[in-house]
Amino acid sequence: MALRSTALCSTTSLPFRRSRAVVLSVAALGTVGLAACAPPGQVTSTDKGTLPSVFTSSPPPAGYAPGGENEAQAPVQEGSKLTADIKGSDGKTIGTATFTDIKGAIEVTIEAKGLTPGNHGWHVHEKNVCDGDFTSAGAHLMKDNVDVGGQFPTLYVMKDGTGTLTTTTDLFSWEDLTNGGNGRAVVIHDVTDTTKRVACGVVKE
Ligand SMILES: [Cu+2]
Repeated sequence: MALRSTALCSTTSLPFRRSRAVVLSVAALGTVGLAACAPPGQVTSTDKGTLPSVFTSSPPPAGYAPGGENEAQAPVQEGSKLTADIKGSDGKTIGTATFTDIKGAIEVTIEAKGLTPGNHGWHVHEKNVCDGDFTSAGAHLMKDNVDVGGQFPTLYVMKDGTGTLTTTTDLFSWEDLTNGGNGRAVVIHDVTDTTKRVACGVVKE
């Protein structure tokens, strides 16, 4: 029986049937041969690690709530984004700031155009208002009496007036930025007169 089963699934075994010694040794290996004869894509019942990892016809374990309370208890989801439509003093959009919640930090990307070439200071200001000369945005975002909104590398604007920058900070939290849903403001300053605010955008979802 063992020889027949082996022969059925191994074309190379046929020539060896002429030799009794080989036939006997093949027969002795019959069990092994059978195990190796499972068709491609199928596994034998003795294989380990083939138990299904998903819930099938059985009810889910107690406490498992897909899309329910398990997710509601999750902290701020990594990858959340906030954006600011940055406008010049004439009210026209000149760029975008995108804030992304990454693990333990915030990534900021600024893309701007139509700015004076050179290095522009820019900051997260405390108030979510961009009116007039943008003093409405208030001072830099502070935390525990530390200026946490003003510590970013400058935005270098090229001769064509465009500038991009991506940086990260862990000086303030995602909650500091969202401000209870009110947001903050991104302010870009003038190249030469750093007290002058040339562009502003409210950070929002
Ligand atoms: Cu500023």
